[in-house]
Amino acid sequence: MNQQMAEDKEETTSVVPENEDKQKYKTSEHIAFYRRHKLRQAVKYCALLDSLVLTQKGACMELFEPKSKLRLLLQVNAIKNGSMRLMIDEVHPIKERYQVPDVLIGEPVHEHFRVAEKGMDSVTITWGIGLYQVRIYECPFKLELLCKDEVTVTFNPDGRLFFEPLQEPPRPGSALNQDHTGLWQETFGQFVDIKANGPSSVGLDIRLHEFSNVYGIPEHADNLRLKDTSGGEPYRLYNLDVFAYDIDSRLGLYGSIPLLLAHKCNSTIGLFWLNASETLVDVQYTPNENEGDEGPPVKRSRKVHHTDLHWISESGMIDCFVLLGPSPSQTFSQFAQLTGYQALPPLFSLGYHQCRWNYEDEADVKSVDAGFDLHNIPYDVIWLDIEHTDGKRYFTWDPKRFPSPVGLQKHIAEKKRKLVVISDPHIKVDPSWPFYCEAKDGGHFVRDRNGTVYTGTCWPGESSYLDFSCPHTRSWYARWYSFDMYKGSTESLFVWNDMNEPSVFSGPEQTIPKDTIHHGGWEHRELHNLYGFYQHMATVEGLMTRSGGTERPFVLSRSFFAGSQRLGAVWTGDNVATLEYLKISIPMLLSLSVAGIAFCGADVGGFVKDPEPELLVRWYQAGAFQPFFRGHSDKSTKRREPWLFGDAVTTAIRSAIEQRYCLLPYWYTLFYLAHTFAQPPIRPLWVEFPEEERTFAVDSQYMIGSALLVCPVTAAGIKEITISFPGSNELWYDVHTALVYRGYSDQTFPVTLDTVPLFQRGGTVVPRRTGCGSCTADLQQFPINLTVALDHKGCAEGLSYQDDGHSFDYRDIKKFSFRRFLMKPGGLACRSADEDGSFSSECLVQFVVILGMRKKPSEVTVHTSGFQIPVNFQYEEAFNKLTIGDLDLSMEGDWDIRIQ
Ligand code: NBV
Repeated sequence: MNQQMAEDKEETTSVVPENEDKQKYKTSEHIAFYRRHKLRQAVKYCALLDSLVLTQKGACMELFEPKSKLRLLLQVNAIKNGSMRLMIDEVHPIKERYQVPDVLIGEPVHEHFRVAEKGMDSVTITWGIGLYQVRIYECPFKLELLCKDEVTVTFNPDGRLFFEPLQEPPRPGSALNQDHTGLWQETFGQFVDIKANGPSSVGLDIRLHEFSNVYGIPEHADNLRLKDTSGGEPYRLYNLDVFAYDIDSRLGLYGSIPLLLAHKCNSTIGLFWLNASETLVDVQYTPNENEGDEGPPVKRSRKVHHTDLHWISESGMIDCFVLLGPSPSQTFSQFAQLTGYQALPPLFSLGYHQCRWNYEDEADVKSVDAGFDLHNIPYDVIWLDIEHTDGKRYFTWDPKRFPSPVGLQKHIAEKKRKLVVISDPHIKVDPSWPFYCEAKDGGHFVRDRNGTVYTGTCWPGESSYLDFSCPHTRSWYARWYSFDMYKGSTESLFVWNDMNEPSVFSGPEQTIPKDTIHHGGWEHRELHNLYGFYQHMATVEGLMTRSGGTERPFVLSRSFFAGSQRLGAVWTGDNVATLEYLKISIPMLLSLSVAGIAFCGADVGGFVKDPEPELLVRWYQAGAFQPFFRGHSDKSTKRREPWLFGDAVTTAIRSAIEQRYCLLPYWYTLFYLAHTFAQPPIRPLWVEFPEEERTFAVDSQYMIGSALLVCPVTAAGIKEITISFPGSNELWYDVHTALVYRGYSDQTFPVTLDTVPLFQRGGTVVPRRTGCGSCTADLQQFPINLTVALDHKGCAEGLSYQDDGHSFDYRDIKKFSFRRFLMKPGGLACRSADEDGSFSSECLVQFVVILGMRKKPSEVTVHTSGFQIPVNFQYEEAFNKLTIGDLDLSMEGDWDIRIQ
């Protein structure tokens, strides 16, 4: 830390702001349906085994609860992609219950079931080669999923299946007044929620046998490995706008993905609870971690481990998928086959984004843009927040601050950069604004329970909320992004959807009341967690239609649901400029990544409050290794463009951003792998080292793809950092020094302001650009270098994907190049990884660095198109490093480098 920074530290030490008003949000004690489930004694359902019917789609059977005489319909099916689905609905509901639409990408293809065994009190069904079985027990009803005859998952082990059937409303004046259990109405502060359908919640307990590590169900500002919730708050999935949210908390944030992953040494499975209403999940590890364990270690280890989950949703039906894995990558792929793959981002969006609430006017934008050039810092996108509009009317421009938006975009586009503007879902009530009038006349707004257009307050004052759940509304909204409708927009403009939980300042928990009404007459409570997903979908449709379906859209959304990965990027909302928030950004992004959302990021620098310069540097260094990389700040903070804190800070930030740009060929390849095979670009260590227990709870260091291990510095003023290298058979090469370390060891490294611990795994090849220029378009001119890190056997392997970076030609006419690098003792080969693709980029491999080369070669030759050419090389014995230079080999052609 230099003198200047130490002084600044004194001045700006910021305190984490308490949430403005904690009372604004519910905890589980305020949630009536959760209380009802928890207080209820176990209910004894019986499975009517004789009612079993096997159909093309699977198995159906009735469940019966003798006390209430309630009959439920159980459906089980096995899906060809390697998952099993369990659905429970009423046999004869008085009206249809909500089944989540638009999230699954197609009708699943089912396996054929057959009865494997009929016992006295159970029936066992199976499919395919009989690896998996489903055993349904009669009384009390429970359902086991077995793999190779071992029970893996049990549904309803403790009889917590609880299903509130829809019923006719009580006669006026009767039960309503004594409704203390929140059946027909519920009060929170000044807000009264009138439940048109009465109680309609569903819940189920699920036991995961021999699993003691579970992950996922974002979004929470908490550890990667989920905590035991006994005696504390459950994980809440209810999309809310929480400014400066608390960390180490299980309260709901902006988005929800009801996918939980469970992992043990030889198996990973997923549980996908497809329900869009408010959902709470309790997790209990056995042996119980909260109670401590008094037994001696030997006794303890003999105990059977399992994890009990209790899922409770306010409405809808039980629709639960078990992704059978058994590897982490198979589990990711099973989820993507159900809900979709990550959209392939346009290349520019993987560069650095500069945002602030707000850049004041056109001159301000131009000067920030020029600042990047002046300080030689690459960047791709500048962002405009809500103040760019005319009175918070989206699709308009403030006439004083932004009088020539087209000119501004041209100015930016000339440098091959882009503009992103914000577009929120709240619409100013303004009968003189054509957009508002069209929305109102077209019936595009959410209504209140009496059928009138709902109004609440948000940035523009009194506002109404578009009903994005309606396909017509989505298409209508999408058309507003066409160039003729959205005046002042050009093809270099992209979009940011904020406040789409949706945020309503005057609403309960700062969101829209649950009793408002959507398309199809559905209450908001049924689909609350889908609202942001639907706005994201409509905006993406807008950008797609605008380009006639030829250009990849880029849309960032704050709110999300399962499936949002098909649409674009998300970020973690209003974090705070403290080290704790920097630190928690890593598990938050890893949780999103394992739940399918590969393109995610956190506001670099922290949105709220002023970061100390050291923190700002650390945040850039961390952000450069996270999928979505954007600096952003609240309007009440001091300006913090990278060059405002003195040379040392500017240099450190420049270096972090430059490293990001040089590594983009690798990131882009990883995004292609996410897009095609559902493998997340950033991965918890356990994903790459599934058998190594000591990695299971690590969330301070992680993998980028399968080749790089990063451990961002998230502490202030530290002089050293300890890295835990996974993999007993691995070698890890320090990217900065080329020194090598053995796996399954801990090593301590010195830390300076410039330190970003980054290691390449032996056995991998990483492509980088040799320089970065001013933005991603510029970057393309620089040749590639390959870093080959050898494993114990002197081998390595890697991939590189390239296309035009912006269109769908890679998909439509196979204009892409996907190359594989294969290193064996004796040489490196470059071959096609997908013969279907062809793309000529004129991109050259200029040099190759081989790490872990034990002996100086006598000769290095290149073999390409029948030619054999000797090439220059340099060997550094102290580092076992071989550099082969001046190659200029085409990335698209086959070639070999022979090393003798
Ligand atoms: O539009 C203003 C901000 C935005 O900058 C931020 O990124 C969002 O998360 N927005 C929230 C609304 C106001 C937050 C106090």
